[in-house]
Amino acid sequence: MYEYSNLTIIIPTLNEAKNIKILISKLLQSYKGVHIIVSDDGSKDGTGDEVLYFKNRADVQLLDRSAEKVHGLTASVLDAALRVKTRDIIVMDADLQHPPEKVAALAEALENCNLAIGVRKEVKDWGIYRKVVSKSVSTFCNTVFALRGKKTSKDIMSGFFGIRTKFFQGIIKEHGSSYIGTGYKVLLETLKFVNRDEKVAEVPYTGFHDRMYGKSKAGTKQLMDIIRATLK
Ligand SMILES: Nc1nc2c(ncn2[C@@H]2O[C@H](COP(=O)(O)OP(=O)(O)OP(=O)(O)O)[C@@H](O)[C@H]2O)c(=O)[nH]1
Ligand SMILES: [Mg+2]
Repeated sequence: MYEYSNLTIIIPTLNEAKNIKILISKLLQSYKGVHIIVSDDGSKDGTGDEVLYFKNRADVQLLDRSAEKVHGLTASVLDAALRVKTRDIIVMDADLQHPPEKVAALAEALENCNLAIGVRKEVKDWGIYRKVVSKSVSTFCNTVFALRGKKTSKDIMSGFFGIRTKFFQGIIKEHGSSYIGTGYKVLLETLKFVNRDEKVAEVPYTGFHDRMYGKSKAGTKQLMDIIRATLK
């Protein structure tokens, strides 16, 4: 049995007031002993207040990044990761697209390796355009990585992954300045620094669907950042 006091779940947020309390409650209920850091980039919809509902608990921390110079999903995750004290980290979105039930499988995979990637098996709600764009960009990124002798993944754009804290902090300390802080794909950028021989677990999951509440931040700028990060 995995010991959840070894785990910190990092949740980057921007305007997720409708989702964040539901997610935190589910995680605390399912994984006794787990730690949570919500890395918020100055949400204007009261996300921070929703997190402060848990303020009497030492295991739920709000990292308020509103005063930081660089805002972005990537910068928020790296910032939080450097503060983690537990052995393992899982990064997941706030919008309930990453099934909280799958945290268990990712955490258990970390018993035997430094990195475990949540791999989406199907994305039901996406239209044909988003499916084609996503597939093409993933193929492009994996091809570039393979040609450069780097680690590839069946879901290189995944935002749901587990990583050993020491391993991640080592990469961030050495290469943190080369990440695109305003970017979006922390895993993809991290894979650039993972040795090809490194054992990486891929944990398949179904049930990835469109967000129920709140707005998507995915757009053309994020797409360009992915291409830039891949070629860099
Ligand atoms: N801290 C921080 N979090 C962000 C930022 N942009 C997005 N996020 C969070 O990162 C996670 C992923 O963002 P989404 O907008 O859901 O991106 P996506 O999943 O690719 O897009 P959808 O499929 O449409 O939901 C969510 O928890 C967001 O709240 C940001 O600039 N800063
Ligand atoms: Mg999302």
